[in-house]
Amino acid sequence: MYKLLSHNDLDGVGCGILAKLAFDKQVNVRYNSIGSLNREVEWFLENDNKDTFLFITDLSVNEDNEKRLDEFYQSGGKVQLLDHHKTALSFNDYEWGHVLVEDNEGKQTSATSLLYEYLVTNQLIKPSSTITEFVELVRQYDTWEWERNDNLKAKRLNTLFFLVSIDEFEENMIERLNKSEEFNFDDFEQKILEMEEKKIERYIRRKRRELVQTEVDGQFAGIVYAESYHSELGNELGKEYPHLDYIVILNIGGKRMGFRTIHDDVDVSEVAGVYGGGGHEKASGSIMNDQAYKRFVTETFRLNPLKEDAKRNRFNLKRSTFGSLYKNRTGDIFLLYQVNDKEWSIEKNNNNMEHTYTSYEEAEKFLKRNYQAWLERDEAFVNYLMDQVKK
Ligand SMILES: [Mn+2]
Repeated sequence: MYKLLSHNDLDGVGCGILAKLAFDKQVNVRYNSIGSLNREVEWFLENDNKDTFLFITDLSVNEDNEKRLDEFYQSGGKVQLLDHHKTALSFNDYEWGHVLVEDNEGKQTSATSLLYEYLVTNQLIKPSSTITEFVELVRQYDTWEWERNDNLKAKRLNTLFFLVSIDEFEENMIERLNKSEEFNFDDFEQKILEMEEKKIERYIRRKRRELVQTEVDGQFAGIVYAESYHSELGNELGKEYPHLDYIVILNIGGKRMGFRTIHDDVDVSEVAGVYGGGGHEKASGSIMNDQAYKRFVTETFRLNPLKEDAKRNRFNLKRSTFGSLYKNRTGDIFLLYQVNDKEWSIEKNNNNMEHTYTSYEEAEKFLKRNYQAWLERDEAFVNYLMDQVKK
C-alpha cells in the first residue's frame, strides 16, 4: 500500500492525481493545508501499517516530525518527501528527501513535475503525452511561468480546480488523462471558465480599492482582506501598485496570511519566515500569530485605502512632457516632471523639492511611498494648468 500526503492546492492535488494514475486503489491520498500536515504525519506513524510507503509532496514537516520520519526510515520504513519550496531545502540531507527548486536546465520545478519524474524514473507510471501536458500546465501555473508564456490554459486549469470540489476535479482529470490524446477543456467548461474569469476580474477591481499601505521593517507592504483568489489578487495588486515591495493577503477566518511580490529583489519567503511561515521567493504564507495580528490588523485597521491612479486620462499621463499631476489625501499637489535626459524632479504645492531622480519610476515610487499620492484626473490637471497660466 501507498499513502500520499499532499498540499490542497492545484500542484498538491496534481500529485494526488498522478499517484492514483500510478497506484490506482493501492494508494490512499489525503490533502492538507500547511497547518494540518503534521497531525496527519503523526497519525500515520502511530497508526498506519509499517509496510505502507509514505509520500509527502508539496509540503514539508516540522522539526519533530522530521526526526520521527528519519527514525521511521532508519528502522526500515519507506518514506519519500518531494518538494520544490526553497524553505525545505534542508530535507536534502536525508536519503528520503528530494527538494529541487530549479532543474539543471534552470527551469523551475513543481511538486507535480517532481513526482512525475520520480514515478517515470522508477517505472511506476506509463508516461503519455496527455499526462506530460497536464504536468506541464500545473508546473507553469504553480511557478507563474504561465504568465510570461501567456499560457491561459494553465491559468484556466487552476480556475477550474477552484470551481469544483477536489474529489470531482480528481475524478474528472483521471478519466481525461487515462483516455484522451490531448488535454483540452470541453464546451461546458469553456463557458463556465469565461463566467468565472469575469467574476474574478470584478472581485479584484473591488479589492484594488481596499488596499492599505504600511511600512514593515523598512519595506512597504500593501494589505488586503480576502478569502479567495489569492494568487490572482496578489499578482494584480502588485502590478497596480509597483511601488509596494509586497502584498499581504489576510484571511481572518482561516487565521492565515499570504505574501506575494512581483519584484525580483524582494523575497517573501523571508517575510513569511518572520511569522513562522515559509514558501517561495515570490509567494509565501504563514499562520496569523499574535505578533502578525497586531502588525497587520490592529495597527492598520484605521488607515485609509490607497487611491488608484486615474485610468482614462488623455492629458494627465505618466511621463508626459507637461509633467504629471498627483495628489494626496491631505490635499497636497505634486507635479512630477523631467528636468533633462537623466533627471526627474518633483514640485510639491508649487515648491521644488530638492532631490532629483534618475527615472520617472523612481520619482513616482518616492511620491507613492511617502505621500500615498495618486495620479489626478484630467479635469484637475487642466484646472491646475489654468491656475499656472493666470499666475
Ligand atoms: Mn507547489
